Amino acid sequence: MTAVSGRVLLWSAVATVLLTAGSLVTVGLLTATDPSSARLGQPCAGPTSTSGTVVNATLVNRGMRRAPMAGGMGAGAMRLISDRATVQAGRVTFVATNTGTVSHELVILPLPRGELAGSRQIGDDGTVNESASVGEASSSCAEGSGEGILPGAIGWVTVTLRPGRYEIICNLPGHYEAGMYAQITVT
Ligand SMILES: [Cu+2]
Repeated sequence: MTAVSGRVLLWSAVATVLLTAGSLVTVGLLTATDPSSARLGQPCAGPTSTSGTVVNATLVNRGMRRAPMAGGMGAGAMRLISDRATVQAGRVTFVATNTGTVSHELVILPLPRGELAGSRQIGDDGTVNESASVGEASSSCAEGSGEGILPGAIGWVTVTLRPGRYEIICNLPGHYEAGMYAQITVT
């Protein structure tokens, strides 16, 4: 190999590295603006349009190792906090924001007469029977059901509700038992 061809090879190697680095940066920028980037822990927008009443629910958990907050959630506790306790019958959009550190979901279940929210029987797998579900938001940055709403992400669902009592819950194993439920009354 001559000195000249060696230098050409060296420069082409440098150029290849620079081009690769450039395309990696481009991919990174594209990924950051992709709505599905919640996979990377990025926030995402909620629904661009909603119909009927909007119920905003916050899905939250405390880390297992953190000390309990005064008057708040204890270590390992989880909550599903709704901004409304009552809504009018008809179209209702539930927007669930996961501000916790693990995946969550929002499932809408009718509350049987005489039963209180949080009193459902929990199976061996840590979940409750959700066969009566009237809808769920369990997809990151999307509507409807999916693999769970990732930390920092938003999921939503629009349903038509008749008057009655309902319970919105997170039915991932152990989460209902840890406190992820809230009652909604439809009038
Ligand atoms: Cu949960």
